[in-house]
Amino acid sequence: MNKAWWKEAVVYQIYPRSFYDSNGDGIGDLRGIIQKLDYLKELGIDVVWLCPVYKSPNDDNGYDISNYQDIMDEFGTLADWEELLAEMHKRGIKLVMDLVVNHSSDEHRWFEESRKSKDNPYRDYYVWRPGKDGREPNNWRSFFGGSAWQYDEQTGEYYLHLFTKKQPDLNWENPKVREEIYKMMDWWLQKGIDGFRMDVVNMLSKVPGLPDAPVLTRDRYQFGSQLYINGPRLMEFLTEMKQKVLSRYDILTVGETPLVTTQDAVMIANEETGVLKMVFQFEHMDLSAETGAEVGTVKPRKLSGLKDVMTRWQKGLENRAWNSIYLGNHDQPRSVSQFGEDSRYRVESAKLLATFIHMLQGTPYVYQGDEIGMTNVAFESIQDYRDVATLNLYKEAVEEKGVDPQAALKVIHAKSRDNARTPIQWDASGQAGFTKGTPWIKVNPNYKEINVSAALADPDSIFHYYKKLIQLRKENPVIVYGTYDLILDSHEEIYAFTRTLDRERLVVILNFSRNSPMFYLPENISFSSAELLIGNYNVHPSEDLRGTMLLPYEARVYRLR
Ligand code: TEU
Ligand code: CA
Repeated sequence: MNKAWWKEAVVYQIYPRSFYDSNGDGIGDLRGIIQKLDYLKELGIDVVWLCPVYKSPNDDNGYDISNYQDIMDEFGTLADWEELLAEMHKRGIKLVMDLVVNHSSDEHRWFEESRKSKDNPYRDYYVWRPGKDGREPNNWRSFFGGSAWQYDEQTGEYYLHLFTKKQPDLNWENPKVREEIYKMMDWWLQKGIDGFRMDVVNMLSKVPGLPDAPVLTRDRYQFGSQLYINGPRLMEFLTEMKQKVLSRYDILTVGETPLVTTQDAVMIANEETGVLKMVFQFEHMDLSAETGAEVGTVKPRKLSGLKDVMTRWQKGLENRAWNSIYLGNHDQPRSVSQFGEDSRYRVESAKLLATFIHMLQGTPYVYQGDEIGMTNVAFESIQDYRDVATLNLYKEAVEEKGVDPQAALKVIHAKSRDNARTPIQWDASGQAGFTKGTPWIKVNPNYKEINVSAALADPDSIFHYYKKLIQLRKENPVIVYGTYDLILDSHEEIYAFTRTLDRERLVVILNFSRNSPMFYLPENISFSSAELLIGNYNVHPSEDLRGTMLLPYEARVYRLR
């Protein structure tokens, strides 16, 4: 397997709106990030993935871009951004920018032109179609509810928007669109950035003719994912992007690719011929999360299901492509609330999850706030929610489908994207030290207990545990490059695996339960000594790997010799 800096790196994801507000307007900003860089340096991460900071009317918090080559007013100026990049590089931290080019904002100049007339030179920058029998051109459903088509009076046609109606899809069939985007990407790369995270990048190519999606529910609009995910020209577009832009830079590229399979990943992120360095897969998130648009019930999750998915990805990509490893991001509930336990065993389970993502093969992505164990929030009123997806789905459920508001709110508590978007809890002062003003979204009321300042002061904190894991990863190539092998396949409480590189071998033992199961290292794994590299309890009932009782949410990593 080839060595590469982006395989050895740990990435930290910043959602700027909620990171740190430097000027009291209640919105996180670039100068706020600059002020907190020493904190990130202390944590030890290598790369920051910065969610969109471009000019945007913020219908979807920056994922609706009205100018790709300028900074959103609330976040600062291009000069602030230049300073941020310089300050990061000064500290040895790389910067990966978000690239959102499946769609733009309807307030982008291209779209404003495009909607003017059918013969406008920008008309073909977007996907316009006449209606069919007085209705939308097809039955596709938008990810955020309702039809994926919006009627536009000026020219009497509909435009496609897979997300909100303020996010019209760009027409990748048009070579001029592709050229504009490559030029823009090059402009940022020339400024010295270190890579791109590419938003819904497997949705760029739509099936010609845009046929109806198969009807699977009684809803008027249907998910047409097979008609635009991994579309017929996707690899051609990405190969062109690689030839024209990406191949000229030593950068980290990660595709956000909902519904991606290991086969797709082996093609897109292939060691030898791949177009991107890695992709985000969603199978493990879909085990419990409703990542589709439906406000539905919260599905139960079995540990063996998680093992199946992760093991399939670990083995499926082995020596062929590279994994990205994450348990949370700005679109998901908090990882400790979803995969761990955010009440009694919050600290233990957060450390267990940290051990998990750092010990798998692949590049770990830490979502802001996870390093202090931030949790989901349960606002009492829909009025306190800000996420457009949450608000649309609530409206659809309650107003159109007659779902009981309290029931809808319960699902939102478990699944809303706003769970991950409450402000970072910096200290125990008012508004969690995030802002001197009124935050754009309420802080989680648990900030007095859970905050950065408390975490830094406590040597046993989740923060210091992350720091140690990141350090271990730098010191032990086996953690980065070692082969993954699952042990105890069907155990429903313990997730255990080995990592092997030449003569080095680690065994990772994770008790994903509040019980105290016995762990028995299988006899076929021989060793003469076992050294504990890291663990989330200070004392262990016994360290005899041939029979040791694990404590609730206990995590241990041993080096076997
Ligand atoms: O998310 C893409 C995506 O597929 C989401 O619909 C995801 O399934 C959902 O948020 C899970 O709840 C990306 C961005 O990460 C997201 O923030 C944007 O809203 C979306 O694209 C549109 O740009
Ligand atoms: Ca601000």
